[in-house]
Amino acid sequence: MAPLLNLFLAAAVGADLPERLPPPPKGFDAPREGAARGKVETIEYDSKTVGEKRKAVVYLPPGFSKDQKYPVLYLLHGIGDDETGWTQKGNAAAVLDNLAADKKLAPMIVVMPNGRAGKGVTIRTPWKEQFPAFEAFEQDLLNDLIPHVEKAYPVKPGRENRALAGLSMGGGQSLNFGLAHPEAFAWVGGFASAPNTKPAGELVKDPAAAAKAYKLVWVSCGDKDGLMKVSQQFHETLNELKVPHAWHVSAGNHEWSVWKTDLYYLAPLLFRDAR
Ligand code: FER
Repeated sequence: MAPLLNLFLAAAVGADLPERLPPPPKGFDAPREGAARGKVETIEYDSKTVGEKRKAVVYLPPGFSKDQKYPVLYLLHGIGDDETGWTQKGNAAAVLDNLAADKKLAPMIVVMPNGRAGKGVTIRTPWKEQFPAFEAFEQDLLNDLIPHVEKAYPVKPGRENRALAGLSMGGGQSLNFGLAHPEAFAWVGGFASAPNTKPAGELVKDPAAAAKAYKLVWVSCGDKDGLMKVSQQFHETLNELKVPHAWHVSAGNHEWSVWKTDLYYLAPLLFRDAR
């Protein structure tokens, strides 16, 4: 693609971030003394899709009040994790608390579900049997989890107040479900997306409509990640389709340091004017 068009697309995304993300400041993912803390709780919801109760971890921002309404980021894990991954390995609460303390964040609720929507399917199930469950999560998310969250918490309605992002299998889920459902999400992000990612050309049926609909489409990967080709290809196809998007590479393999970096840079863009 012509450098000038790349530049234009980058500008349209509105984020001042360089393509290559620098490492976040030291301590960005550690609880900071004096910073107000959000609250992390585990919820259960009835999944008609799966036919059982399912868990999700929910982060409520510092100063959370039932008298306010919040946008929601649905944040998905990879095949090596479950609903606890982002808080336990990704230090998501500390990353978000620190960004909030620095006034870089729109107050938001972050919902971290279990992305395997299959009866009895767990992190220990053979991969081949997990794949259909990761795919089936589309229906659980749209028909069970989101309605539950919007009843249980004070949530701002509508697509512009809903973001979907995730890593690896969850990155593929986010791009697949997010771009197939512009009516549900205006903010979509895939980190180190796995081969479950559908081709961008298949997901984006109407590129002109997609270019208008999404506030942000974020595609990123670690420079040493064996799955880089998936993100690179997705990015190139979005360029060909002229769908504005953020494209970022940071230093690292298929690992949490990269995905924490992605969260650190993506979260401040959400529920603002970024596009
Ligand atoms: C694959 C390699 C990796 C694949 C999925 C993954 C669907 C997922 C990795 C992760 O979630 O960390 O071939 O096929």
